Amino acid sequence: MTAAPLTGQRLNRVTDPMILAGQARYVDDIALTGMLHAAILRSPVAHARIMSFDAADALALDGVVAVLGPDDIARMTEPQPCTWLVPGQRITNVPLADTVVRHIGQPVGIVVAESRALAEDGADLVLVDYDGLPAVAAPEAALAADAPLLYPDLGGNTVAEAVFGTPPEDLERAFATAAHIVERRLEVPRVAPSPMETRGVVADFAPGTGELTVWTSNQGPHMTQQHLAHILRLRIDRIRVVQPHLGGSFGAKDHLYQDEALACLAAVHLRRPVKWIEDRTEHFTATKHGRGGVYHARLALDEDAAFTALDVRITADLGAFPSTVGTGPFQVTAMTSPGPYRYTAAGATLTGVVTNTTPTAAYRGYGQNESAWIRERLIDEAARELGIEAVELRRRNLIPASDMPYATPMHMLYDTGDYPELLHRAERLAAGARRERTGRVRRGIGIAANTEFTGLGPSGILQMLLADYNGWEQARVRIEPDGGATVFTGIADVGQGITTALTQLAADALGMPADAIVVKSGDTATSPMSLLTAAASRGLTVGGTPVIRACRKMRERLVRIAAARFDAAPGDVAFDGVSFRVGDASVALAELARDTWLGWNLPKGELPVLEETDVYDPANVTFAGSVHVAQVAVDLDTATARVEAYWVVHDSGVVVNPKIADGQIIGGIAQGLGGALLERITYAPDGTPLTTTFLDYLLPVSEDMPDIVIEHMHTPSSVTPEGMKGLGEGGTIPSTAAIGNAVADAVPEIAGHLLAAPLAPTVLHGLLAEAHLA
Ligand code: SMO
Repeated sequence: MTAAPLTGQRLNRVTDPMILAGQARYVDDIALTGMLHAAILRSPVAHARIMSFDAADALALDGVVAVLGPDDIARMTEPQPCTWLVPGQRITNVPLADTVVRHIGQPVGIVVAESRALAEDGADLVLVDYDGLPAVAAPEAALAADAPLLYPDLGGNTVAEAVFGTPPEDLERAFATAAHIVERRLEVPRVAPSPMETRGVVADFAPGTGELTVWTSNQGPHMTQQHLAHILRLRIDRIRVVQPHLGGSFGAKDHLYQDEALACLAAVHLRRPVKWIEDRTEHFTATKHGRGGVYHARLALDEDAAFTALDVRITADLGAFPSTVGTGPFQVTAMTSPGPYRYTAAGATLTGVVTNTTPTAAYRGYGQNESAWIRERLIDEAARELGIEAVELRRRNLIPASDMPYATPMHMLYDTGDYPELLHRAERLAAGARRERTGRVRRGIGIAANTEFTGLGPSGILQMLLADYNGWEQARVRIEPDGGATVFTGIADVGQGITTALTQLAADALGMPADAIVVKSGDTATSPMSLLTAAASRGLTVGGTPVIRACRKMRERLVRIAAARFDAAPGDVAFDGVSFRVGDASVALAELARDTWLGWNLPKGELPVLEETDVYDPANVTFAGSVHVAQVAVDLDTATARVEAYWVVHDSGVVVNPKIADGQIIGGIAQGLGGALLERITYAPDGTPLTTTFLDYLLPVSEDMPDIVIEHMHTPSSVTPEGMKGLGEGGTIPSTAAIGNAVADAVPEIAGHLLAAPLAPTVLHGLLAEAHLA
């Protein structure tokens, strides 16, 4: 008897008991004998030349062991390469510490001491003489003719430019013949990724072997290993990077940071273990921000309100220097801007600008939250101008299922999906949504439709994007001598629950119970190489497929070995997850595994090593779809917007674990809600960050969250062999736009001004007052 398949079942996450009992081991739980503690010296000014660096007083403090300043660091390290470029990008690597600082919080040195407190006291005693330079903190200001230059040699603050989709001349022609054009300036601000666990490193150098072991809260151990090897001038095989349990990442921990490399440098230099843990205030200025763009977007429509053209001009705020992924997220904004609709032409331009602020980089959605905000707010503006219901305008323009596969003007190929059906079901699901435009509490309904780029690969696409990441994934399965199965994957568990989903896939492919299987990842010494790992909603599709295939090969092999033992054909062998049986004869998996590892009773041609490997490089990305509907109440007296109800119809093809899928969608909506109503990193014009604690940066809390009703549709992907599509980012991406549209729907008097997220009380209050509604 074989158990029912686990794929499709709502299993609890295998990591939850450990997390709930406080037994998960995070990087800060690691303590090594003789371990020292580091504090990072950070620039207190937004733009300055470092004239001198004097650590004498710090070194005189009892307990301070070492201080490394800009000159030491420059001498001992190589700059970190950017790994996602555009052609002609004008900065392609970044030094660990420089003689010019370009944002508040930029590392200038490291103090190592017997305790963190002493390291911080030592940092206070380091005398750094900064010669201030004029600063600029916003991308449009940085493009002004008289703007201060961050890199005077470049002659401007633009460091990257790119054009996407329909060629500009053809695009202009499409707009020239349009019946209606709706044009707006939109903004999506920077946000602080804010995982529950901040970043951190424990680095341990063994002088005997010359091996550096690094435990770090990071999404990509292999990328970290390769970058550390380059920066510290070590061989890759001398570095082992281990990922402890992670308390969230959201993309922010997808690469090595300068401060983390400094802690490793100190460990190598001192030949003693060094720990550095980011504090929450550091997180606001040292961890790369998400998003941060200004957009000029135009939508052209014909007489029947059919979309004909879309044009998005992106001004990307890169911060003080391009992060490792540089303009990557903004490129994805451009490429995904058309969404689930038809146009004859769609184009985008991207201008990547440096400013005296924290660099921006990957954050859940990787540019797609922004494209959804731009497109879906613009569509609602078009509906308002043309006097058409927003839902009707969408219905007229969605790509019909009969057009799949569908190539967009941005050269993306949508594999499968039924967007009109998603909209239809969302309308049915949200039939109880309420709109009220009288009284002091208004109610509005907002819709956003989306198709999400998931399952990044193949490797060829990354090569075309000038992104140094493998698009493939590898899995290895080993049947242990006691009959258990260990699955090794390159996909890191960053708290999203991938370990559980991969366990389900492995269990079904092996025909074994879930509790006989352990999934391991996050250690360069044992995990398959992966540079992208759990990014771009690809863990399950790109990472899961080779798990299935390696496990199927393993099962076939075990059946062959068992068959030989009974002189039977493989087709006559039954496996119930514990024993192989032919007629009345049986052998336990544990016995078969033990004998095989010993090399006993092996049929000719079978190897004694019970390991199978599979490598999968997908043929293309796969597109998940969704329609989100929000009901928002706007209180005109308090100028606050509150999400009262929320409905989602989501299509990620074959769903392996609906409980985890729902968790991803709900958590994503919480982030999207924060982006719509609360979260915004702000700077004074001189580059001083104004949001450096959770007092002035508002994250949504549980009482901000409505109940969320989720309906799943299952249109299998034609790209992935199992029909799965990704869903790690799909909750976040359209939710900001759906909530923004609901606010606009509640207060149409100010709708045309609700184009810059978040629609926080301060923003609403000003607009309501101007409209004499306050
Ligand atoms: S923002 Mo991500 O780690 O694709």
